[in-house]
Amino acid sequence: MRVIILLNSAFCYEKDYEGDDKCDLCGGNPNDLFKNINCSETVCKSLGESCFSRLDEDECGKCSVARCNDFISEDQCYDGREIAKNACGEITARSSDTCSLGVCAWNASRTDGPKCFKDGDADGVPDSDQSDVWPPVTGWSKIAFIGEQGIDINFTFINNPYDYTKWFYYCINKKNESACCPSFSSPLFYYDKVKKLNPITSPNLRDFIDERGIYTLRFYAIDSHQNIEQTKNFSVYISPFKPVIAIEIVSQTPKIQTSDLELVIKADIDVKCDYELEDIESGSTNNYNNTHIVTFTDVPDGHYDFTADCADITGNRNIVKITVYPDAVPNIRNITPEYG
Ligand SMILES: [Ca+2]
Ligand SMILES: [Ca+2]
Repeated sequence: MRVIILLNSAFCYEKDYEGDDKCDLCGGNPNDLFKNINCSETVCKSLGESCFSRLDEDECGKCSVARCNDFISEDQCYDGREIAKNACGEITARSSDTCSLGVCAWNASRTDGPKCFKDGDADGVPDSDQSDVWPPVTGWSKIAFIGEQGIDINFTFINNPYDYTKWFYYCINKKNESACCPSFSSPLFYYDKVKKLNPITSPNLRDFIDERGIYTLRFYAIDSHQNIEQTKNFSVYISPFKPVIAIEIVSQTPKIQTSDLELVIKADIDVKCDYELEDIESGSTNNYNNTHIVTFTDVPDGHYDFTADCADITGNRNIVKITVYPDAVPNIRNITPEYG
């Protein structure tokens, strides 16, 4: 506990008290503890971190219901840091106002005197709605892999009542490249609860996906009261191509009337495969690899289709077939004298 003494009054309070239920101990109420003194910012902060001086120091207001235009001084309004955005339209700084609203700016050149105002889109112009200081909160479906068919990523929005997400901005870049500017935009209506975005079918994003790898989506939303959300991002592995598969015969070992076969499935990326030697045997590989050795023993003479159906980790599939001719006869021929 700490004690503050102002004039002839003393008040005990918890150090760094953050509630705002004691704010009205200073200013227009019958139980005013600090009658006849100014409810300055220092006095108000003494009553709790969530109190602030308002109405020309006539009373301490509560941050829970504060708006930028309640702030009377530059320090209360932004204390050296206003809300700001970069050339991409992304919020780069939130105001360090006395109530951590984050959306305050100071207009020093008004003819009716300098004023603090809410500027949720950081364009220097007071927003049409001064009371909504909450930007949308965008969520997204957690997707780790995207294949050549693509998949919808569902973006969802949380807004306060009487508000909705009006714009969604987005872009994509490779993970090791510099961050893209979320310059593609989609308008939304008040009844839109989800924005679906498939990076493979979106013309805006597809041009940037030219190889397999990890990509980063960057995005933010703007509500109907001009509040811009700070840019969010998430990374996803994208493979826009089918795996390229080749099958080679490693060895054919003839025995009396059968052969042992060893084949290799090669891919340009790690794949899992189902395979089948026609009418003889089928099976699956256990893990993702770019090389799979498959062996068959005692395959009767004849010719067979060998088929490999392989998929990469994103589900991209390719099916390749070759015909093999295990045959013990050449071996028998070999022991026949060439010139008899
Ligand atoms: Ca504005
Ligand atoms: Ca809002």
